[in-house]
Order: sequence, then structure tokens, then C-alpha cells
Amino acid sequence: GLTEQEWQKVMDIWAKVEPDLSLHGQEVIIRMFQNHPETQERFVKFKNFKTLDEMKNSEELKKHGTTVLNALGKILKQKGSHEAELAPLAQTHANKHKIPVKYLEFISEVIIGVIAEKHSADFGADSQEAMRKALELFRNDMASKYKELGF
Ligand code: 89R
Repeated sequence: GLTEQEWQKVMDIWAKVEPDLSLHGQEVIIRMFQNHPETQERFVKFKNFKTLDEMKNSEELKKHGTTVLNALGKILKQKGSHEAELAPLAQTHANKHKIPVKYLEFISEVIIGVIAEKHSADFGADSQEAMRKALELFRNDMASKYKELGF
């Protein structure tokens, strides 16, 4: 788990992300698609986007990015006691969307990269490390749920 100080660092940086959640969300989704094109294929509504402009101009993509970061924020704020938030997410991402844990690793790195770019002054090495640990915990618990679900 994380120490109380590490959770505090996670909460502090998330408080900087939240006022502009949809912009961060949009950037995270676009960068994930660019760095890992196989992730784009998973979306009926986005898989036919060819250009960066198409991605940037899509209100649907921005909305989805907001949904994802909003869900992640709720999970992070539980500081590890996220069973109630995680269970339904694991359920849909295993059974319905069939998203491998490997993709969760991709998005974790992308999230850290986007925050590092936008908030370099507030996201030093120790804060990055705390966020990396929080996202690792999230992934590990998703992986356990996936296993229970036979995925
Ligand atoms: C795919 C990660 C993640 C990853 C999808 C992926 C969209 C929250 C991928 C639609 C797909 C496909 C959908 C369906 C979807 O369904 O539970 O409308 N995700 C929906 O056709 C993550 C992460 C979080 C997260 C949500 C929420 C919904 C949703 C909420 C809507 C409700 C539902 C981790 C940061 C594969 C590309 C918190 C990834 F690669 F990153 F692992 N989702 N999603 N997702 Fe997804």
C-alpha cells in the first residue's frame, strides 16, 4: 500500500488536475490512441478516426476522457479502500469491453506523462512515484477482480 504521505501527494496533484478534467481526459485518450493504436480499435465510436484533428474535434472523445478520469478520481480518493468503485468497473472492463491489464498499464503511463507535462512544477519525482504506486495498486486490484471473473 501507500503511506499517508504518498496518498497526500496523490490527492494534491489530483486537485490540480480536476479543474481541467476534460482537457486532461481528452489528452490522455488521444495520447493512448497514438502511442498504442490497438487501444483505439476497442472503441466502436472512435476506431474510424484517422487524423489528430478528428480526435481533437470530437466532443464524444472529450466526453469519454472526462468519464474515465472522473471514475479514476473517485477511485484514487478512496486511498486504496476502493472495492465499491472497482467492482463494477472490473466487471464491465472484463466481461463487456474485454480490456487486458496490459492496456491499464499503458494508460497509467500516459496519465503520468500528461500530468508531468501540464503540471511539471507540482509533479516532482516523489509525487510521480506516489501516483505510479497508486495506479499500480488500482491495476493489481483490477487484475484480482479479473481473475475472480475468469478473465
Ligand atoms: C475501454 C481504462 C480503459 C482502457 C473502454 C477502456 C465505451 C472507466 C480501455 C463506450 C471501452 C471500450 C468502454 C466503452 C469503456 O462501461 O463501465 O461507451 N472503457 C467505458 O462504448 C479505463 C480506466 C477507467 C475507465 C470507464 C468508464 C466507462 C468506460 C467509467 C463507462 C462505463 C462502463 C482506467 C484509467 C481500452 C482502450 C477508470 C485502458 F486501455 F486504458 F485500459 N477503458 N476505463 N471506461 Fe474504460
